[in-house]
Amino acid sequence: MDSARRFSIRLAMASLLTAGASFSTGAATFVDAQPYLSFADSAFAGVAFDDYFHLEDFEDGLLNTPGVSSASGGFVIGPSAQTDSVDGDDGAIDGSGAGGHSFFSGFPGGTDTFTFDFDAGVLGRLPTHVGIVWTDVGEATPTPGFGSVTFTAFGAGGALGTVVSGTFGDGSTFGATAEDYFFGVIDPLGISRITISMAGFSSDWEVDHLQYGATTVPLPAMFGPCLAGCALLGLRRRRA
Ligand SMILES: [Ca+2]
Ligand SMILES: [Ca+2]
Ligand SMILES: [Ca+2]
Repeated sequence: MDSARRFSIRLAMASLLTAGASFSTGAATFVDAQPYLSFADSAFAGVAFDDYFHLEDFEDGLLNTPGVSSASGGFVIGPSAQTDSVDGDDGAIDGSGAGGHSFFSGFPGGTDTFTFDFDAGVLGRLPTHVGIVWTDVGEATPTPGFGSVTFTAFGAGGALGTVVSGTFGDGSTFGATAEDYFFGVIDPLGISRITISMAGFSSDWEVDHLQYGATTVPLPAMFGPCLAGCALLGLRRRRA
């Protein structure tokens, strides 16, 4: 067996083990900082949600999708030079989110941590998938326009895990979108809360596209790595 084929088989097996462990144990899977200009970029865009799915893009000026609340401060802001919506929300993917709506920390006196809570009583069950898009930072310590982002998810048993990004931002308080990133979590046992935070860096920042759904179908986020590995294995076999 040549080394390329051995590698591809190992890749396929590793993918199976990863996906199987995630699903069978209920361990959370995190999606860390994926570039995002519209919902088509969401890690959940291809998931066949068979129970429910909600996307809060704030374009009606409210946080009002079913079964979610936020008591951590912040509010929706509308179009302005310094508004940093997801790019596509204003109808054009053009490098600017200034024509849309976002959820703003409320600087000065803003919050450095957004908390979103999910209500199983309203939704029927807790979401299995939750994501949000970080879109901007303005005033920040030690460098304006830059800072680190921490994303944490919670389930019935407590914290499911945390993702800490590297330095985010483009140094600008205006609505440019190349800096915008999606964070997400998947847990078949349900997600009761997420927090996204710039604590220690800023209370002048924005998020958008809060999205959450519940499904018994784990494709493709859970099995995507497996499919990629298996496809590679099949390709190697055909070439052999
Ligand atoms: Ca735009
Ligand atoms: Ca928006
Ligand atoms: Ca931005």
